[in-house]
Amino acid sequence: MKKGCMSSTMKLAASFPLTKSSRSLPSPLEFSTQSSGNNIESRIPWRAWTSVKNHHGKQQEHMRPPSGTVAAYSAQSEEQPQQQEEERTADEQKTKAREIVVEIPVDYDLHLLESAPSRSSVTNSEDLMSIYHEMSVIRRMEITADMLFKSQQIRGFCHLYDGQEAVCVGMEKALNFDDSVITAYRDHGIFIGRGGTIFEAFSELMGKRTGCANGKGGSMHLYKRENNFWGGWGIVGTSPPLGTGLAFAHKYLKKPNVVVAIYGDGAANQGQLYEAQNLAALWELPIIFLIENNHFGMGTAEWRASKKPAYYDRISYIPGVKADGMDVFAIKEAFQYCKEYCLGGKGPIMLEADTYRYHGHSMSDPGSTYRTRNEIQGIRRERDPIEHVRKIILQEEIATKEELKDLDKQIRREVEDAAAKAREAEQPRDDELFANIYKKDSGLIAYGCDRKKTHIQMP
Ligand SMILES: Cc1ncc(C[n+]2csc(CCOP(=O)(O)OP(=O)(O)O)c2C)c(N)n1
Ligand SMILES: [Mg+2]
Repeated sequence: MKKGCMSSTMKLAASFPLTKSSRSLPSPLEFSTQSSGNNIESRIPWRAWTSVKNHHGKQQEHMRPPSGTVAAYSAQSEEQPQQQEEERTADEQKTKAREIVVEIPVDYDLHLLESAPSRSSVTNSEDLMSIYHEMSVIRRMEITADMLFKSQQIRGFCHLYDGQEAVCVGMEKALNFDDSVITAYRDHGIFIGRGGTIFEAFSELMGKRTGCANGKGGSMHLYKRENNFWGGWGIVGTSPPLGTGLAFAHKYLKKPNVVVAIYGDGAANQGQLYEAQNLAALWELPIIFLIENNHFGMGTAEWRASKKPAYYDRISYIPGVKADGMDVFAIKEAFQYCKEYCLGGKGPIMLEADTYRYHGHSMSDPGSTYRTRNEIQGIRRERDPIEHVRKIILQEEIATKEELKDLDKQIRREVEDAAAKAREAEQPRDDELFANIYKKDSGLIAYGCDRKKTHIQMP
């Protein structure tokens, strides 16, 4: 499922003319003031979502894949007789070969740039199904994590990512694992995109030894060093300075790769960003500052916290792009563009993804006191990132509604099985608790809350 970092779409991107902000996205505020769904319909530009065309019009007769194609995406496909297997492979190859060009309905906003990312994206039927699968896994994971938290099987902090799936999945379509990624605490989707497994994620969330940080980090500190995922960080605004350090290392080591430092609209007002971005620009470091603008920092709407709630054009000397963060193809194209920009030795670039979180800020926030149900439902109905891909799959006749339903059921089982397995996994052993935390042989003694009886000598 992984990815060549540059494709023919780069050429499309380079040839696309400068288009400054021809259309703006409706803000969550607009939804909250709507009284009926019908009104929303007429005001939303995303009706054009389904405007996709096949690259090879004459091959339309191959558009319906024979049954079994969807099963090919199953992580646990059953053994089949040889003849069926051969037919399936032949069918898959036909399907793989079918290229599809997806239009990107919402225009990009640009800052200090003379060209824009492409408004169309080249994909194929296999890629579309894998995108649908990955986004649906993340969505189901978050729904399951919500239930596990409420039944106290996950404790501590837990910030869910549902609604924002197009950002991490689209980003990974343009990166490879030699590129580095660092983010804040809303990291579940980013971890899966970086090749983490559902089992490793749930294990970490439930504090188990089999977790990606051996159960000692929890939800906010998912990590996958071997795929250059430098973590989940709990302190707001830390990922840009740390990412700038990573980008310095990339440049110093002459690596042909970029760093993506992810932060939110709330974090965007932190002072340390300006220090990091100044150095990144001064030293022309290959870093993409990705702002996941979900329009809220905890319970505070961006317009209450930001004098100007636009982030891609905040720095007068760093170019920037704003893309529809609910459209996986817009994000993929924007990332390909930004990666090429950085690797051209021009230094950093900002990328703002206009997205939305469905859950509250964290599990202690019901998420409905500072925004209306109407707003959330409006975004779900009109901009849902998975529904967008689903529509393309149906329109292109890559799978039927029934096949997608079966796939959804299979994803649900996949996620629930991983959660059940993680629930059964063992906790970190006592002698592992302080490993990688304090220096060995420090002689430190840690006391429990009774201050005397319960204590442990640090290793
Ligand atoms: C330095 C610091 N200040 C305050 C907090 C408390 N805090 C946690 S999340 C958050 C809001 C951040 O919002 P945003 O950057 O938009 O990210 P989102 O949660 O929307 O993904 C705040 C203020 C913190 N963790 N660190
Ligand atoms: Mg936010």
